Amino acid sequence: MEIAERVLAGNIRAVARLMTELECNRPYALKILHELYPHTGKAHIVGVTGAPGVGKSTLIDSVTRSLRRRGMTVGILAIDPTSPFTGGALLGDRVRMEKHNTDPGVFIRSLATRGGTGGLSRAALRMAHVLDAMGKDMVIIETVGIGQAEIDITKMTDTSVLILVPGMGDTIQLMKAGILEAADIFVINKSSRDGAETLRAELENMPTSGRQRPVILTESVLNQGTEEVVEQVFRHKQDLISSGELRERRRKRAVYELMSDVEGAVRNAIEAGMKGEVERLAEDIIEKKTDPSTAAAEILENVFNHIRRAP
Ligand SMILES: Nc1nc2c(ncn2[C@@H]2O[C@H](COP(=O)(O)OP(=O)(O)O)[C@@H](O)[C@H]2O)c(=O)[nH]1
Ligand SMILES: [Mg+2]
Repeated sequence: MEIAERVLAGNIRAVARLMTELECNRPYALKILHELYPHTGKAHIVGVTGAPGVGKSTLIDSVTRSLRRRGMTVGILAIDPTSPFTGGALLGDRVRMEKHNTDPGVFIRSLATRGGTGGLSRAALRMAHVLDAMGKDMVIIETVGIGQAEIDITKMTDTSVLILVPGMGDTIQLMKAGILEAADIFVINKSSRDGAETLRAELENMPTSGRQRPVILTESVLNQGTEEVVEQVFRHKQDLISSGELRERRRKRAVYELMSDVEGAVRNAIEAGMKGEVERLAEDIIEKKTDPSTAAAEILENVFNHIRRAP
């Protein structure tokens, strides 16, 4: 059977292989994605963001169990730029999420940092499409909410959940960084700690241009508050559909994916065969034989020819 067909049939080994090839940016894998794409758009993509240790993995684990009880299938993508595959946090994630490993209704994949900032968000979205195509009802992307790449990805999901814990937060700082703004649902985890109510009041009184965003108190290790998180995600999804915003969000996502693929293709073409030319033009610029904009136009001309010739 063709790889695309096997992915569509939910074959886990085929999906795992495809994801590895996508991570390495193989043209072959992109062709398969092309075949899968018409079968995407059914999954609801949820981003879960928060500083290291706030309980993202624990909450996702609990939410996943709730979704499974409701008969839904789940795909999980864990992005953690602070720890590569061998790192502590991810190892912890693996052990914790191993409970789902024998469940064919759950697919878990960790992504390590590879390439520049944009690369990771782009790779995660491609993998989300694969999980969508294989039939997962919900795709959850776990990401540390610190770098620009992570803020980018929360803007790229259908629903964005931000986890905070009491007593850690300088909410003003988060507001300035645009992190609070991107969230659709706030979760205060470890809420038995002092300061949970103060934090709740702060979040609830925050000025907002759009809809009032729910604030949910959880104690994820005890599965407390999980059902409410799930309910609020469903509710947000319904709001997005009835207001037409789901389509608008997905349109913005399409623009982002399109632009980063264009940029990626240009960068690849330059790296594949034009490094010498770049060096030569740099010399010419220094010697005033040309200027940067003129040299850039020359490179672009060659990139264009290169891409046109590519198979
Ligand atoms: N007391 C308490 N501990 C929690 C809660 N949720 C998570 N933890 C613990 O906090 C630590 C970090 O959790 P983890 O889910 O790995 O955080 P992540 O880095 O955000 O994914 C682990 O030791 C969890 O057991 C909670 O609601 N209450
Ligand atoms: Mg984690």
